[in-house]
Amino acid sequence: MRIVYLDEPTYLPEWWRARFARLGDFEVFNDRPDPETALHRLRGADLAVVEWTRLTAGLLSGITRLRYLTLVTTSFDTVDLDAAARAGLTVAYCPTYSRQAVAEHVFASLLALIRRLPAADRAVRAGASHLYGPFLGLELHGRTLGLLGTGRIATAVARIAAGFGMEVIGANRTGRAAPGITVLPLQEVLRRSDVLSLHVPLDGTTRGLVTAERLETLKPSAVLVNTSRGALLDQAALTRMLTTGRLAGAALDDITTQGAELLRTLDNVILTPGTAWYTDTARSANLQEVYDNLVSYLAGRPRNVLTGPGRR
Ligand code: DAR
Repeated sequence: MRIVYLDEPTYLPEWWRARFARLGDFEVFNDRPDPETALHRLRGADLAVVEWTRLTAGLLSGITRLRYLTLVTTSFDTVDLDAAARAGLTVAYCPTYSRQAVAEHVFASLLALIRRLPAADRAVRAGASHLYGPFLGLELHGRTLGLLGTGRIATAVARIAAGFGMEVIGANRTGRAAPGITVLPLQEVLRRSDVLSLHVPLDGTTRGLVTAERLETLKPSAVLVNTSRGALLDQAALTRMLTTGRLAGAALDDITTQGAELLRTLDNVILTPGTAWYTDTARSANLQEVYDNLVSYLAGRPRNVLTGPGRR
């Protein structure tokens, strides 16, 4: 049984490598391959672990021996799931490892934004002390948090928000109940939110979900937090609204690079480079989740399956 880790693990200490090697002949590639190289590597494997590589229809159509792959991520917009199904592949993902890390990051970046921490830090380094004027903050207590998506991460965010004394409302596709969240129609969530936080996977049905028109529903005093994929929202419209004062601020962990120059200059925006997931606890939990995915497949009861044989 040949297992490859296709593309430059962010974190894979030696003892974990040894653990994976007990499942089969385990090879790790420490670079990010071009599509041709990726296909060559996948053709030589039965099982694969994938971190960075885009698994397009073109690449997947060349698959021969490979039966199973697990993404190390929660997002799965990097895989053409229909093409994977056509190739007879089982594709799994890691939906739980970063739940708490991302939920905590929502508040880290939100508080940094509404208490102006980066600018305040810069001011003190430049010699300021007891300077209040430009740093007037906002409190979370008593404010309304709106969640788009009410899954694992959103419910973890809701739990923390309750500790801050926020009212938590949210919207999902079906209107089903979610713990700690008052589920309402999307328009009402947008209209009532003081803080709007996105917790929706990016796929063909959610790309551009937060349109310019929907952004226009927000209060001018509202702030937006996005720890999901940038492509969920109309970034040009968001940038315009942040520039004109139509929206108070945004904390963004993923932006689409196209047309992002202006966004990067705004001081009512906090930007992080996709690090919401990246904590000591989550990176270990990530390897455990990948390992459990592989073991479950090898035992004939694959879990966390997105598509292919074994999907429940
Ligand atoms: N986009 C996030 C973070 C991926 C980070 N890389 C990992 N986990 N090695 C996701 O989980 O989809």
